[in-house]
Amino acid sequence: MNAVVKLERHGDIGIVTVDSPPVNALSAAVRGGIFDCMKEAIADSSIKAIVLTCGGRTFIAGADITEFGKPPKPPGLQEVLVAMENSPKPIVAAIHGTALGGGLEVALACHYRVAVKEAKLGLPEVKLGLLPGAGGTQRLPRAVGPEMAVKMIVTGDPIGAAEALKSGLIEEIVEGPASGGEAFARKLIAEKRPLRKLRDDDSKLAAAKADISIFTNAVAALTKKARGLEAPFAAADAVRAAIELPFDEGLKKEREGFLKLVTSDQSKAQRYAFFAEREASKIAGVPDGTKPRKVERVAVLGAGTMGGGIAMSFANAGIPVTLIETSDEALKRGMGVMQKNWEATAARGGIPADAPAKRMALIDGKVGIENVKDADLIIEAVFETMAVKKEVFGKLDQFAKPGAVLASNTSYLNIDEIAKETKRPQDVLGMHFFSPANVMKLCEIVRAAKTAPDALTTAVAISRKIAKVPAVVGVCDGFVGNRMLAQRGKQSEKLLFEGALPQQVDAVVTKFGMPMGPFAMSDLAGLDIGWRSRKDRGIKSEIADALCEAGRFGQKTGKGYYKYEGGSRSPLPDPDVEKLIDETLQELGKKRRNVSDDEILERMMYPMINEGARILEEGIAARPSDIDVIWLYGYGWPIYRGGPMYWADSVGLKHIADRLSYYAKETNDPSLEPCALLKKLAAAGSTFASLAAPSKAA
Ligand code: 3H9
Repeated sequence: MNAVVKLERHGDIGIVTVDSPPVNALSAAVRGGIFDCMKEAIADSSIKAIVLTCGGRTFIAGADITEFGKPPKPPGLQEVLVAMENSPKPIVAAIHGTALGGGLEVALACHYRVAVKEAKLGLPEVKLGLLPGAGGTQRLPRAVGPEMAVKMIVTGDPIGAAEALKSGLIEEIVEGPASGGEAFARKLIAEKRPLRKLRDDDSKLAAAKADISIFTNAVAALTKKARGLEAPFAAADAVRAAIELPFDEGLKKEREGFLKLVTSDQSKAQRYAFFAEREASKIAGVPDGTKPRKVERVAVLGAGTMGGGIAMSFANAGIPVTLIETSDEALKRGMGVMQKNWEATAARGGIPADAPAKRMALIDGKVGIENVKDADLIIEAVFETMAVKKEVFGKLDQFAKPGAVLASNTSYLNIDEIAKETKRPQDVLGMHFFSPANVMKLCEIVRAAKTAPDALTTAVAISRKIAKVPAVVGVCDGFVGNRMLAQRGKQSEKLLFEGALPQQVDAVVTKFGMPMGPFAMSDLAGLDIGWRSRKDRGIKSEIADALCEAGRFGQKTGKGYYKYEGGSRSPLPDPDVEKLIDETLQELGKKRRNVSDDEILERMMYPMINEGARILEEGIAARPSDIDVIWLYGYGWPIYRGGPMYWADSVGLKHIADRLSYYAKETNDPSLEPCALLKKLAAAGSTFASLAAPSKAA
């Protein structure tokens, strides 16, 4: 018994309850408490069976991540689990909330498991760059079979109670965890059921033992998308050991893999990202306890690609949406696209077959802006010009109910100016979703000068509710993400004028781990938009202009910086583009030079870091980790590199500042000079991390 774990006696059943908010993580105190309570219950002759359950919102959600990297404190989790598994009395894990990581491993060391129907069970360690390190890779395959186990372990995605029951991971679905666990324990005693130790049960391994290709094929399919990551492969190897080695040797192999990963740079970066994501929900300068406003209905203005994606995100979370267009035709088109998207996901098995109809039923399509009147949150996703936005917000002021939060999905426009069109600037903010909005997780929440604290907390809370990752930013052109991206865009364009080819630049960026290079991305977005805007502003970009003049607008015309054959989306290098670049450079009297991959990487990344530092200097982002979150979830920054500011610290700020100064002179571009903050940190041998509260994952 200690402050976080207690043992109670309900007749001949011992109830061990863990109560360590917020998520009952397996801190040293929790491990010690479970160990002592189990020992006491086992020694107590009046107790015939033991139930392990948790107080608060969840069963144990895993090891305490803040303890990784620090000197281990006894008892180790393995030691606790061995004592439980060897108990002569049956132990039942009674699960509610999320049994994750070490939490599920504790449950797997129990002899039986029951769960409430809302419970989720999983081994998400790979998402932290780890593998399950307390027997999960050995016991889960024995519980559910190696194919399903490796899927759960390599993807890290949890399963629900119904699937857990079907697969044999739990014995029963119960009403309440503690009462259900107790009733189940009584049944065990009455029926004199034997102890079930997963370690001794190889029955579900037989098929894979006979033919390992069952397993290796499953792994090959699962790791296809794990480019650059170490943990999914190491985790699959550990599961393979469950098939090929005796239990204890498998455990040893798992331990070795875990210890290697826990000290790896990748896992450190992924653990940093875990806490950065949670930190980003804490809004600097908002009084503690500021309650979000109630949001029961959302209105989305515009059923185009962005508006449709945003509406889908809300419906996916069960929130009713009024989707508003200016004509029946546009509305019908938008609704049709949503329906098709959901049906395609259902056909792939991504959502249940009846989900498309259920989700469409949550979307109420309407023509006319006056239909915003019932919404608690209104998000406009109309045409991206200031004049149109101003007109829309002027009208919203007339029709929106008092207290409704009025959000613009603009990706760069000034929210303060937009807010002036209303008599309620305190309710106005930006909610910048990323395309495709139903898939991308980031929502940049733009705080304008007069935005009220509770409007901000509303936007943050609702973003989390629809499974987005919110990050609060200030008003500036392009906010955080696109403002930094513009620096990369400038450099990628310049590199073409110096001799690099689109495919060379893109290859460096994708090798680094980004999902796409700048030129493939431009082809996807369409080159004609920038071309038209340059023409309007009287600006030239000779290579991009020449491509557009040749009708190469990107993927939509089958040709851009690359060619796309037979309607494919795969970019293929095109000799015609190289010729066009050569000719353009000749006309400009420029010579191509050999640009190294190292130079490309530095010029792609360092100017973005410099802009990130300027963003911090100006207070547009409150913390370097917020910038990292924006890049991780809005732009596909590789999670194992933590985010641009985290990565910059690992490279060394002095090196980055020196190289920026070098390129500023070499390319005659004073804007590349390191900003004051970067210079200061570099001179002090310091880091961006030093600007923030110390990370929990230190
Ligand atoms: C593992 O188990 C390794 C083992 O195999 C081997 C061991 C030998 N530790 O997310 P929330 C904090 S690896 C410490 O906002 P939600 C979190 O930082 C672990 N702290 O709540 C936050 O703090 P704050 C495998 C943790 O309701 C607060 O709890 N397990 C941990 O949206 C609330 O979190 C995982 O990877 C932790 N394990 O979601 C599960 N978990 O309020 C990780 C949370 O100060 N956790 N905190 O910002 C989750 O996925 C979600 O937190 C969960 C709740 C779904 C549980």
